[in-house]
Amino acid sequence: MRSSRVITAVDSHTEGMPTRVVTGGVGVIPGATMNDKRLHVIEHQDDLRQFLMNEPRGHASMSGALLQPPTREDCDWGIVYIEASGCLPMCGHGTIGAATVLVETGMVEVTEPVTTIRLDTPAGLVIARVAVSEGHADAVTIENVPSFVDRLDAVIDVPGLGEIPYSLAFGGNYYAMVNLDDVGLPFDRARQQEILDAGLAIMAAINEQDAPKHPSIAGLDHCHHVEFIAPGSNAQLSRHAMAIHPGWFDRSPCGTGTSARMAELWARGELALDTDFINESFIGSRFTGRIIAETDVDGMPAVIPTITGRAWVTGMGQYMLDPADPFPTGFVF
Ligand code: PYC
Repeated sequence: MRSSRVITAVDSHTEGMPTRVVTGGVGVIPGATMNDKRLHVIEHQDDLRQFLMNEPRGHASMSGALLQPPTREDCDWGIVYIEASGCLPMCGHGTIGAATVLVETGMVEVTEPVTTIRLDTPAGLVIARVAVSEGHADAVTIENVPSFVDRLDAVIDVPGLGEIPYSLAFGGNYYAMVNLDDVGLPFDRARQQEILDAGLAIMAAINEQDAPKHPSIAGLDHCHHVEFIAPGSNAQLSRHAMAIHPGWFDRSPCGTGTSARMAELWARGELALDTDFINESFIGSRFTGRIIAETDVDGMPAVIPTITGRAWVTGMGQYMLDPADPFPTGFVF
């Protein structure tokens, strides 16, 4: 067997969404901060992301986490998130998957009933509290980065769809929140291509006409996620289809999207502190969110969200590259 590249990883899924947690073979990515490392991967190591996320080793909705030594003294591990579509500043399901793998592989000191892992992410400090019993990671609660509303009840002119009402909030990534009724589509996976097309058209229109820009995270100046809210959703239980650039749906309830949604509901006065908010994905899996504190980001009112979800290890692998392989970075189908 010949190989010019060997990457070791533990694969997991968080409420249906994969996270390939990369434990070896990458080395220390250059960069003084985790966001610098993310930007370095985007500019200089995109072949690594493609190798691990594209077909045939991954697929169109593949997601992963590169474990790194932290750049901050107050953290245990650093993470650079990778996906089929790029490198996110923060990923909730990926953090729950990575924390589960760190516990179940013994890559952190495990204490029961709760193991606390402080994570250095490109978006900032994220604290994972893992509920552990008999060595098993039963559930993970992440304390996310400050989340805030960028605009409430805005309207965007979308070619082919017309004027679409939406709100935009940050929960680690920017999320446009749109009622499915407003694009005339049902909450039905049989109609997923139409929902996806509408989501891609809405994010393109927002990015062309009024792109968001994060005040402190370099390179975060776009909206690549549209959270289509299903009819009947409210501040206790919300169901959604999360359309993601360039063309896939989150299978999990989306941790950063849940954070953005809670920031929106809080800004409307519909969600109080320390109150459970259930967010359900397009496949019916659930995260439980809570707002645990109020804060501000660059003068904007913001909240600190927590998200609780579960992840399961699905395999361990060594991903290899035969020097004769005609697709060294895989392919997108
Ligand atoms: O869980 O934050 C999340 C996420 C982002 C994209 C896919 N999942």
